[in-house]
Amino acid sequence: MTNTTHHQRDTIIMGMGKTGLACIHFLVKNKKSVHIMDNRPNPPGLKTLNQTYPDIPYTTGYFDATKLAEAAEIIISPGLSRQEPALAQALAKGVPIISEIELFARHVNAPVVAITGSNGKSTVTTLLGEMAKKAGWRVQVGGNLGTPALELLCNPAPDLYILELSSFQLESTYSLNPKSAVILNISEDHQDRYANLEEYIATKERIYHGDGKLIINIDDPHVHAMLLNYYPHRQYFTFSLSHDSGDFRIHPHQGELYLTHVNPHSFTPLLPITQLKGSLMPANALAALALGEAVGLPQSAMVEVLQTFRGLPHRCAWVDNKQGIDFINDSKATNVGATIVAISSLKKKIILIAGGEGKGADFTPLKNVVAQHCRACVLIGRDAPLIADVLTDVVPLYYAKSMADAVTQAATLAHPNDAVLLSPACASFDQFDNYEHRGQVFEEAVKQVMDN
Ligand code: UMA
Ligand code: ADP
Repeated sequence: MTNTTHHQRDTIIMGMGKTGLACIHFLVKNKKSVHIMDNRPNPPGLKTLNQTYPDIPYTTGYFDATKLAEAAEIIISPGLSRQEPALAQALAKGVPIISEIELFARHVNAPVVAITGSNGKSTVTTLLGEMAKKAGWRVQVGGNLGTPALELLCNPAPDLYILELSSFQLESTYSLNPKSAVILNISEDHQDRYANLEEYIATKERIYHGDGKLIINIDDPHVHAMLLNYYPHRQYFTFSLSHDSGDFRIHPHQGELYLTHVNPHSFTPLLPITQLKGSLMPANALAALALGEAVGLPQSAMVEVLQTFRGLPHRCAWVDNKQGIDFINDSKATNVGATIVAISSLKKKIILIAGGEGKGADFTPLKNVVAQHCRACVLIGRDAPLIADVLTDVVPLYYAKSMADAVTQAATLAHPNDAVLLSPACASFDQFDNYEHRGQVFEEAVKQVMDN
């Protein structure tokens, strides 16, 4: 594109997925000169781009490093690393590289709650959204959960934005100032993107920038340690599954364990944990209560939602019981930390189905928990041999060539009262479109198994 009077340098968007399309939409509305690139030959957003914005220039199949170095600003998809070789020249020239969340932060017109962590983000984001709706607030919920944050921006402003943020989205975000933010927990993830665990943790910690209220999981040593960085100049709430500490904690009351809010003036038992439904974990309930309190949601509405919210599909979701065996779909367990929590929370002997794309993870932490709770493991996917390296001599291992095969083998290995648990500790992309697809294929296989 040329402009005969002034040459306006382009804003370049890298990535033609959901994020890229949301950026185009926002920037075109704001009359910016844009160019969009994706190094995939046929990126998912190409058809929509051609239909809706036929005049927007684009490049597919490669990244044009020279053009990137001439950009006014680059907006990078969360799926792409800042180490991308085509960005080297642009970085050397000091071209600003920002995330879609940074663009959102510059234009946001209402308070934001921001939620990150290795596990539980989607659950807590959705739960808090339901709580805000129950309280009658106008709320926009999205981010890594699925709807790009920029698409949520609306006029008139809502009462609250609730964003799930991944470490990828936090990487190039500088001016987000959430009214309240939480890092739910930290366990190893995305080690194919980060140099080490410290770099991953430092990226997550960016969510605490600004001056909003911090929500701190004091049971998690990495998150608890961060408190020292902010104390005493920031306000915070803590939460814990223990009885004796945390502003939000689990505490005995009238012979039962309650989700409890403790402050210097009062001690408020909110709900017996036995009333939590489905697969909702108490830690996620406490985190949502703390975030809600920080932004002024009434406790009555929050408790009402906790009495009915059952957790999300594909997260430790019960599928069926056949011949006394429970089948449980935890396809969203895409890292080792999530699988460990799933295995230890089941209180049954387990046949574990695990494997997929390991993202450079160290599977060693699975060893103890598998030894304690699993009868056998059925391994699937590309990195099955890496998991086998760690679990050889721990439990009997079997290999499956498909999910149906894995479910059949697991059902044969299970005893009555056992559980067959799909909790892969890996991403799904080697065999499936995404974790939902993997979970659906598992549930289909469960329907077929043991029927004759
Ligand atoms: N890609 C390329 N070349 C490109 C651009 C992308 O090869 O030029 C590949 C990368 O491998 C990348 C993948 O395509 O991982 C997806 O990138 P995209 O730009 O098409 O992604 P979007 O559709 O915009 O989806 C992104 C988030 N995806 C990632 O962070 C990988 C979605 O999170 C998010 O819901 C969406 O924005 C809206 O905010 C998904 C996810 O897997 C659910 N997140 C990771 C996770 O939860 O573990 C972080
Ligand atoms: P995320 O959005 O962070 O991936 P989800 O709510 O989708 O989190 O849950 C993903 C996986 O993590 C599921 O397997 C679920 O069982 C497990 N999980 C959920 N909450 C927690 C938690 N607080 N601690 C550990 N694992 C959790």
